[in-house]
Amino acid sequence: MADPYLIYGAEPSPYSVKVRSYFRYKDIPHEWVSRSADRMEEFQKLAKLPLVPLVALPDGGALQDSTPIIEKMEQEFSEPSIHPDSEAMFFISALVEEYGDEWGNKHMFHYRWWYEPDQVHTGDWIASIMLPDAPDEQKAEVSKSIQKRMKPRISFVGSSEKTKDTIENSFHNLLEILESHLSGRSFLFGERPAFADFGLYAQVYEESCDPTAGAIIKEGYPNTLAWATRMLDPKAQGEFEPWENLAPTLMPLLRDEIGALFLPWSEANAAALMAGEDEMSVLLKGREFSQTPQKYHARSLAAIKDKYNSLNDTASLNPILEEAGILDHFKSA
Ligand SMILES: N[C@@H](CCC(=O)N[C@@H](CS)C(=O)NCC(=O)O)C(=O)O
Repeated sequence: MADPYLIYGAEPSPYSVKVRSYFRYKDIPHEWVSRSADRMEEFQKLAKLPLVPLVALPDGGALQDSTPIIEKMEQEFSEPSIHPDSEAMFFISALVEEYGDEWGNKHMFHYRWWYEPDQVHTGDWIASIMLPDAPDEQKAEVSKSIQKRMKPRISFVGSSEKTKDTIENSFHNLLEILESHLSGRSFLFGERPAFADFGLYAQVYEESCDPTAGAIIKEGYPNTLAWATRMLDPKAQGEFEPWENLAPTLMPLLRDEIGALFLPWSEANAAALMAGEDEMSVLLKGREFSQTPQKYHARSLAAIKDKYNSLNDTASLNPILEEAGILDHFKSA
């Protein structure tokens, strides 16, 4: 039997659990290699970037970056497909995956490293994964140094006194949308997981593990929590639904989160990089949102626009994007 794939990752890493869920869904033989200190040397031999997840391939190669990893594996392991049949739903699912990765991560990272109970919880969690057998004092030391390293990195997601309310209101808005959309269905696009589910659930799952965001989810959003738990090891339970069924509760995600926050932010980020500015700033729902521009997001925005441009027929998609107020982001691309 061929060697299994190795997934180097960590439970507190949203992008790692995203890829692990995908391998589980596709039933691809794999070994989960938790990011413990004793496995770091082999990780570093394979890694181009100091980031997890990393998938070590049976042929000795390695892949990093969760979205391209899943897209590559989908070519080799095409059944059950994570893409709805219609091009319109394929694109909307890919857009929601992008939203989860690039905007949903702001919620997760902000709540995790803004509040003290979460800083301690996550520092302890990562320390116990890195040094499972170390004495408690050593783990406590490592936890402190992780917290010290990670807290200032909230600026990478633009989390600050000025943007805190925009990020937290968006988190609550997302939960309200998911809670009603997932009442009566198992996944975002019906009774089987789509690309979108893997990208978005991973952030919500991590939030459900953390003290502050977890309490919010557990106290008020049972459908959303059940979905995030289901996505840890997803199983197809039926078919994808047509847009007509999904629209009433999914359009608010496209309009009020992706249209009103994520895409204007991502465009402003790309524009600031193009102009060589060291700060991007944009009005989101009437509040200023500013941060240091990030190259990765500009590449990611270009990738989703390329996906739109590679579609054969946008006749059924464009009216949906128009209703969400986001067609211009793609038509002009
Ligand atoms: N775009 C990458 C992001 C990967 C990423 O940011 N991974 C985090 C964990 S979620 C990481 O390894 N951070 C480095 C660190 O914590 O030192 C992906 O989707 O895989």
